[in-house]
Amino acid sequence: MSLVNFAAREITCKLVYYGPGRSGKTSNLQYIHGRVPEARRGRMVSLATESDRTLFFDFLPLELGTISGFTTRFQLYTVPGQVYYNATRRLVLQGADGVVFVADSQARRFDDNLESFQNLQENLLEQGIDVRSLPTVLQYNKQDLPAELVLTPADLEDALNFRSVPSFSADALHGSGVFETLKALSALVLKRLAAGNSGESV
Ligand SMILES: Nc1nc2c(ncn2[C@@H]2O[C@H](COP(=O)(O)OP(=O)(O)O)[C@@H](O)[C@H]2O)c(=O)[nH]1
Ligand SMILES: [Mg+2]
Repeated sequence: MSLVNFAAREITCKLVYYGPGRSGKTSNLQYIHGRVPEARRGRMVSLATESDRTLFFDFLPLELGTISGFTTRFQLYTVPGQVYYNATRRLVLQGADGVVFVADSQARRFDDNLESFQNLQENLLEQGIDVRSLPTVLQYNKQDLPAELVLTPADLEDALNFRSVPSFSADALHGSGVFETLKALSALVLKRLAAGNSGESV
């Protein structure tokens, strides 16, 4: 849940990158971390084992300017994608203001995308979050891979985007689509906040 601090004139929002294991969630945060000027970002914290960086989660705090005199802070999180880490996913998802679903465009990962998307809906439902009102964007990642390995954005759109939310093709390794995705989600979150149907004031 976003936090509006009137005394400090700050708005803090939580954005969660969700998706199957190895779809490119950590890569999104790493790219953002590498491109945002140091003064506007905090330290990226990644909790991972040495052998597998997809375990646990990543955290990256960002300051993305001011809106109506309020400093807007975004806290970016990733969830671990593996099926058996659902408890961690639920924890990370708690209080989310918006979600980026990072799909792996590789044809062989099609079922994993569907399963993870289904898992997202279930976990949101369980937390009493209305899936239809939660700001969400889709990212079709790894579109840089050879055409014979990946599904087209149109195919992925048919399979996943039945709510017609904003969607972006991406190559999180080199950055295309990464900031477009983040900007679209942050705009949706701020729009919802301005409409006054979310958030907590202190
Ligand atoms: N070719 C390609 N590889 C990617 C892309 N995004 C991530 N990867 C690779 O996919 C693997 C998993 O990425 P990671 O960000 O750790 O996935 P996560 O489990 O969702 O956090 C790594 O080897 C990345 O380098 C992409 O857009 N294109
Ligand atoms: Mg990861």
